Amino acid sequence: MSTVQGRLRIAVQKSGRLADRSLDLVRDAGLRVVKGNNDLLYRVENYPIDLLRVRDDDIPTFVADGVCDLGIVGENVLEEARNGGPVAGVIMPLGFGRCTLKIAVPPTLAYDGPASLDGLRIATSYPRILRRFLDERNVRADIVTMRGAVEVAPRLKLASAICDLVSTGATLEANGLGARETVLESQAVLIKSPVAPEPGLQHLLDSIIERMAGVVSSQG
Ligand code: PRT
Ligand code: ZN
Repeated sequence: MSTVQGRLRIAVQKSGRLADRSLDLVRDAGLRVVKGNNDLLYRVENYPIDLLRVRDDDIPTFVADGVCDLGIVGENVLEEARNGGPVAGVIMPLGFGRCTLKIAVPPTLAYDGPASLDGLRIATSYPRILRRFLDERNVRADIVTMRGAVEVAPRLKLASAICDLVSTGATLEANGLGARETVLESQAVLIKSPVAPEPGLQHLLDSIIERMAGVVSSQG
């Protein structure tokens, strides 16, 4: 009896800061990626593998649920997606997409440690990570969730402080904000589903991970 061979799926960011480097890693691992007839799915022509190209926010769930076997996503997005359900395991850090989630305040706010945030409102795109950080320090603050433009919140009087990703620091500086606390150090990571692939694909999955590890360590 013949069975139809399935395909592995790797979730990558479709466009944005991680998109090019993610595709580079896949290619450097020896996968020949060709565009499919739709934008969502790229095919690998030399192996039974597809790349699912999605928003980065969707990647942790797709991998946790077994919709994809592997994924490439920022630790910040992975952490924020934790909700007590099944989780994608981190296989390895990838050395790109580095940034730091920081709490920053305007110079008018007297800051003397996290307790200074008590009773204030903080704008962020990472409410769960921020809530954990504040809870661990017994700080009670209101969190206002913004999808973007977090750095303008203090100027618009939407919040007294922000918690946002920083790489060069130019955005904070341009908005007259100063970083005060590091909440999370982040970089892109390779994640793997807790759901095993069909048995015939396990060996391929292992070998893809091994090759990616080789590529990453050669860049180290
Ligand atoms: O459309 P999609 O949802 O997939 O993309 P996105 O807009 O949510 O994410 P994207 O492409 O902006 O970022 C993807 C990932 O890159 C993030 O989740 C981080 O893991 C990583 N990364 C690395 C960054 C930065 N550096 C970064 N600097 N993500 C965002 N920023 C933003 C930050 O939010 C702030 O607005 O850049 C600004 C600060 O940069 P500096 O250089 O001025 O400090
Ligand atoms: Zn996103």
